[in-house]
Amino acid sequence: MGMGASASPAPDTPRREAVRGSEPAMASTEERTFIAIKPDGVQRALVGEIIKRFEQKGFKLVGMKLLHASEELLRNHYDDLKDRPFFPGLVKYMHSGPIVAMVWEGLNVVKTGRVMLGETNPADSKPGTIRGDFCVQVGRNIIHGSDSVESANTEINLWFTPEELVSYKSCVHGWIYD
Ligand code: IDP
Ligand code: MG
Repeated sequence: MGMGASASPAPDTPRREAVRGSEPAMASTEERTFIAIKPDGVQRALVGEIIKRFEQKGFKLVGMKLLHASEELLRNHYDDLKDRPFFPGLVKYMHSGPIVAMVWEGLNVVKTGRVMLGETNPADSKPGTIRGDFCVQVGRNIIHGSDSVESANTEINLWFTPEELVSYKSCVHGWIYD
């Protein structure tokens, strides 16, 4: 649909959005994902660039903090990988410096976020993706993104308290969603 002068809705037209939890099968503009800029991404001063990509895409930032994550938190976060040979090195890497932990919200943000990240191995990641543009090796792949809505919810609860997440109305909502 074009944005004709008379046909276009006011950008702040109120919309009925799905109540979280009540309509799990319906695509919601309130889907959330957990994104973390890993210690190498922070040290390499890629925080602004990465936030910029999510902002410019049209996703909404609803939680953010800089923290030096404990090994306990990191072991918990990567619990599904605990039997892999690279696990100790992974925890050490993630514990080596501050991380920027974020929650981003939007339609299909989990899936689209993963597309924006690129593949786990930067060598398989296309130019234009974050890993494709800014890193070389799987052990230093600068960013984490939840791989499903279910793991997003688990990770958000692990990294953030409910009070640290902010619900607010975006003034551009009507210019991003029809
Ligand atoms: P993902 O981050 O793309 O979801 P996962 O398979 O969940 O990929 O692995 C989690 C993280 O573990 C990766 O992002 C990467 O930092 C690290 N990792 C995965 N495979 C290897 C490996 O073969 N060697 C070293 N580190 C790895
Ligand atoms: Mg993963």
